[in-house]
Amino acid sequence: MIERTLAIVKPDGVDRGLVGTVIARFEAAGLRVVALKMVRLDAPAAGGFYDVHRARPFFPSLVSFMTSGAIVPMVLEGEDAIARVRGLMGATDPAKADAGTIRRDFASSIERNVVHGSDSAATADFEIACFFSALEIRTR
Ligand code: IDP
Ligand code: MG
Repeated sequence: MIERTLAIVKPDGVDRGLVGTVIARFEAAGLRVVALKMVRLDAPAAGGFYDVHRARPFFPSLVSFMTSGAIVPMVLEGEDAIARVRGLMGATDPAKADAGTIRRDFASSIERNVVHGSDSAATADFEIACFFSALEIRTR
């Protein structure tokens, strides 16, 4: 099924000049960039985006990290885009990520792991709407 998903190059990826590398991996896998921007989140916005993790011990540090610099959110479209982006990213902890994944190749820790990707269709709908209006997403 053709899906849309939200991916983000996190502040560590932007700071280290990995925006192009991350996008190139998605495009090389056949995913199409249909929306893209650079933004900087404040703490309420980052907390809202990661609301599902609010009770986790790493939440304050995660919000601090995600507000520490610019991020590059994008909407990717393609066949099975949600699962395929997750596969290209690799496991949350880079030490557990498969060889050849973005996190295995570039992440510096379980927190500073370069990239975000939606984990389900419902999450993708919510997360896309956090960053893009309908008219900001390319149709044809
Ligand atoms: P995901 O990004 O692979 O979907 P989630 O469990 O949804 O992983 O966690 C969201 C983000 O929170 C992770 O990408 C990472 O930046 C951070 N994170 C997750 N687990 C930990 C942890 O145990 N310690 C520190 N940061 C974590
Ligand atoms: Mg997640």
